[in-house]
Amino acid sequence: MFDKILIANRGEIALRVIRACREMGIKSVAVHSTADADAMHVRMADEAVCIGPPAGTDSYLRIPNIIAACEVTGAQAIHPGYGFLSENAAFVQAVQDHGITFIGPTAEDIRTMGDKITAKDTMKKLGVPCVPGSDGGVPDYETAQKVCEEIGYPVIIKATAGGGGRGMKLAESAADLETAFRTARSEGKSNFGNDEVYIEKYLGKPRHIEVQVFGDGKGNAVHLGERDCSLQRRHQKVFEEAPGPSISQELRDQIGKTCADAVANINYAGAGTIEFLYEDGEFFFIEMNTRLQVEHPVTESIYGVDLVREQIRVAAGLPMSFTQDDLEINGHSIEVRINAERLPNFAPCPGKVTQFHAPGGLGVRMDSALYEGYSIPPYYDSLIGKLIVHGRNRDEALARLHRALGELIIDGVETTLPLFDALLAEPDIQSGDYTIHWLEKWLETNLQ
Ligand code: MV4
Repeated sequence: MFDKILIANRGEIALRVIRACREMGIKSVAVHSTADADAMHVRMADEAVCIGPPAGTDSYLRIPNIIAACEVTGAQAIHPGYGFLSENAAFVQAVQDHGITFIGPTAEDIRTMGDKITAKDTMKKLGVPCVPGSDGGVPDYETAQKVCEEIGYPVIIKATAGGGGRGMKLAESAADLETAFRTARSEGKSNFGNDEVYIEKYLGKPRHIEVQVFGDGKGNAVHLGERDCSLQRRHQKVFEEAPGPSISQELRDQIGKTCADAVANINYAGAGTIEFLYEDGEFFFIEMNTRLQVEHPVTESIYGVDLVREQIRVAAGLPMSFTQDDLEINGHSIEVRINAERLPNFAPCPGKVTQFHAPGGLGVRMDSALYEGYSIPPYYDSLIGKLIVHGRNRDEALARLHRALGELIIDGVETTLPLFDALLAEPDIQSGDYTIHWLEKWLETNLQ
């Protein structure tokens, strides 16, 4: 096992990894920008190294600085957290070239899944159900017309280098196709330096269901069920839950096995998320994320496992500490993301936190790097905390979320907290009846 791990990240996810390290008897190294000298991850780690000025591009994204921090501290492995360099194949390669272990999948798997056409092609061949659409890339408008005649309208044109909602164009009918196709291509070119696009049948009222998978890198893999992350605003998740309110145990076993078998087949190492659109009882693969996700705690809560611990074990060449048969769902978990943003426009609202009190009690977990007197810097993502609750069933989790929200105090900055009690009062949220469009519609009528 490693004796020292460097965490190439900041905020709550850096704390999350430091905590796992400490429980495993592994020393932790924080890296930080000059703007983060007073950040909680710097205080909580065993050691800290400054890696550059405030901008992410000059610090948390600077590959040579992170590798240098590893070399001066003697850290043997790097945990990337989420965001920043977590899905950067060139980073993984550079880390390995320096004899350091990357805690995550191979550069090759990251590259395969980062290109959405290759990802879809790979998953299709592995037996994962995909959205009907073009067979790979669509080189020109004439081909696009043929594809769309076959699959029928509406269609969505996606940049292969996009993902997470970036670089997509909807065509409701043949009349929209030429503009949508050419715009998707040119946006792909200008935003990602890649004009390759593919086409899918547009699904009108799906849920976003994602399956947590975990592989040991040696051909063994398990699934840890699904999360429903349909409640999003501008492709940012706001409220996530596990298990999905619309998924039966039979369906979970079936899609879960398909996903676990697929990643076992490619000798996938570590945590991964296979994203689906779920409509009328059917799953359609859209993307795979090759990292630990923000919302991983809802899965941890219902399965009682520490996913970061497992990531570290597998990276060190050890087996996972459980098999599929050991994994059983216990109750229900919900996470809400708390951002330093001013409603109704969600404008970032950095500044000094004058009061902070985290909720507690049975079934409550608060992952946050806040402390009283901390100044939230303006340079990074506005996520400042995640409140995760667990109950014996969904109703208990909802009641517990309401109770915990009542205890949580964050003063000095505006946050998205006022959203959540309002959401909890909605019958559709109480019953779990929502699609990917529910939240944006609700915000239109309830906030503006
Ligand atoms: C789609 C879709 C409908 N049909 N693909 C958005 C983010 C990216 N991960 C894929 N996305 C979508 N792909 C087909 N064929 C609708 C979306 C979509 C969406 C997906 C998940 C969660 C929220 C969303 C909000 C708008 C659109």
